[in-house]
Amino acid sequence: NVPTQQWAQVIEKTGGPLQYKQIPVQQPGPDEVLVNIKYSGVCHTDLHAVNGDWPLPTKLPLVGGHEGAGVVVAKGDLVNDIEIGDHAGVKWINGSCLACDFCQRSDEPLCAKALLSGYTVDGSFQQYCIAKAAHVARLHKDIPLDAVSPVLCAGITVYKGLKESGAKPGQTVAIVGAGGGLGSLAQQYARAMGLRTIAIDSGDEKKKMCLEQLGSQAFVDFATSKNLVKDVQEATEDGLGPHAVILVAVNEKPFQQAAEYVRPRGTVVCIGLPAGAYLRAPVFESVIKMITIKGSYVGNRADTSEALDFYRRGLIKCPFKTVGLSELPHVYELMEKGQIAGRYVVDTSR
Ligand code: 8ID
Ligand code: ZN
Ligand code: ZN
Repeated sequence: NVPTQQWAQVIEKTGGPLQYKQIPVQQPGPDEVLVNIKYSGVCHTDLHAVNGDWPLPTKLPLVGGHEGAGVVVAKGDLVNDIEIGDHAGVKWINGSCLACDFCQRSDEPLCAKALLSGYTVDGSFQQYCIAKAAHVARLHKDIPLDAVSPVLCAGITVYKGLKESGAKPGQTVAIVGAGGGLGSLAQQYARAMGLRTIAIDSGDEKKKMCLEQLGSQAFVDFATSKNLVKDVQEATEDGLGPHAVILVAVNEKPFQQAAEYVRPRGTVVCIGLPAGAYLRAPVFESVIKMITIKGSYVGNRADTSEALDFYRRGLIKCPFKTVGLSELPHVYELMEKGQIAGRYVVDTSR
């Protein structure tokens, strides 16, 4: 009962336009599953892929999307640990070699042969998507597929980033880009991990969401603050600055500011990937404050299971809006303007 044709959002060339059209359903290879995607979150990475922002080319034509939640409808002969009918998630790391030095040490995102959903292989903005069985996220059937979809990239990534920050329960983390998809989940994961959060973003809608829904203790508006460094430091209990900074903004400036307000001994974790951006930090202050600056890239399979378990326990509530897959271009327009509070999720049935 798997159809031969399906609806998808396709780009033929970098820069678009998106075409909502019917394309063939592919058959899974021996180590792959075919997932009937019900919902997919829309990550800013998908927009970077359309725009060709990064020094890594995409496949073309391309079906984007890497926060796909659905049901396994077919599997290859070598797949014996996931069954037809099981719920599964297609995440950014679609597959990896499982044999290289990085894969052996469970740093699968660092695998040189990693396949990237919606980037180097077709992703979840279609009704039937292929992924390597070893990497597909296992979703318990009691988890709603729409609400969980943003966890499959945004959730895993910020959970991993928070772990990489080394912040301990009771300490304070600044979330830069707090009103977006990764930022809103970062506040929820941080809270579940016993951390205090300071939200940095812009506008009343995002402010209200961060303070009233997501549990941040302070909100600093980057567009209206006269002295952002001072405002962020003053938002911490003792005025010395946050123990860690999670950078999920799509803008170079905050990447060049964080080292100034992070607490001595603090850690700046870079996650957002603004086009052509560079990191910058004052050498003098970085040295005498003993600051750590690092990158963090999605998560491995264990991070995936852990992030999903936090969700399943009811600890993570991410604000999201659902629209049809056919409306994806509109979601990108809003995203481009920074007008999305939380995440958009697309329903592949319409
Ligand atoms: O593994 C990774 N490292 C990874 C995984 C997933 C996503 C990295 N990403 C990257 C995406 O490619 C993107 O570059 O993280 C970034 C954020 O993705 P997103 O959360 O999906 O984007 P969004 O929903 O558009 O949110 C971005 C927020 O940043 C705010 C915007 O207002 C928006 O709410 N922002 C901007 I633009 N400039 C800001 C500034 N100067 C800012 N917030 C604070 N200060
Ligand atoms: Zn993503
Ligand atoms: Zn590998």
